[in-house]
Amino acid sequence: MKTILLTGFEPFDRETINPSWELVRRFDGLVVAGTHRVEVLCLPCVFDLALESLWARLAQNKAEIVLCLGQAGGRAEFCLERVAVNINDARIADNAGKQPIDTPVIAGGPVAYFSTLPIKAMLKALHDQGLAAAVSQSAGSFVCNHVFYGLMHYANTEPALGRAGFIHIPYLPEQAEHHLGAPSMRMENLVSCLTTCLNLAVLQGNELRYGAGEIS
Ligand code: PCA
Repeated sequence: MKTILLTGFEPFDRETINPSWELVRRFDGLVVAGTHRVEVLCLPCVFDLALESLWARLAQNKAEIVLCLGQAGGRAEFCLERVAVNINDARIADNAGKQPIDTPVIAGGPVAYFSTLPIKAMLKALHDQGLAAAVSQSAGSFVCNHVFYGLMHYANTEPALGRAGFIHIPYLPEQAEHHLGAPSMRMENLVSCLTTCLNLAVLQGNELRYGAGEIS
């Protein structure tokens, strides 16, 4: 059996839960498409430490597909991230009190990496099911982008790693209650979204041509 590694994050910024870990932990041990088994890992919301723990896990146990997930409070959709940028610029301190400003994730690394997940095929499949989903053009510049960039940097040098990328998800309803007017997504829908994406990460051949750009 091949391995899919799914990661979520611990809570941060005064939250008591992180929907990414709440979602991901439900998939532990699941078999996708009869060929891939899911393993899960909870990452600390701490610059450098999060990446070190992801890289250590990948070095210890090779994965063929890696999907990292994080919370994006305020977003309304299941967001398939397109691009990771080589910058740390933290508006708040991380869980260890670190707040890097305008430092590279990897000194000397390329400006950016694209996700290698079939994000357009995933988006279309999610839309076909009536699920709220979007392609996002920025994963921000906090710990999620940091992990996404470090993951893609690793993938670039490790041929055994096939597809890799990042997904940002909205608050759960119980979190949104504490943020006036903030959108949320029910666990049931998050599970449907992730199930669809996992299947396509394994089974989708060529990427689809499906418009999902933004005009700001
Ligand atoms: N979201 C943060 C870091 C951890 C998480 O779940 C982010 O978007 O950077």
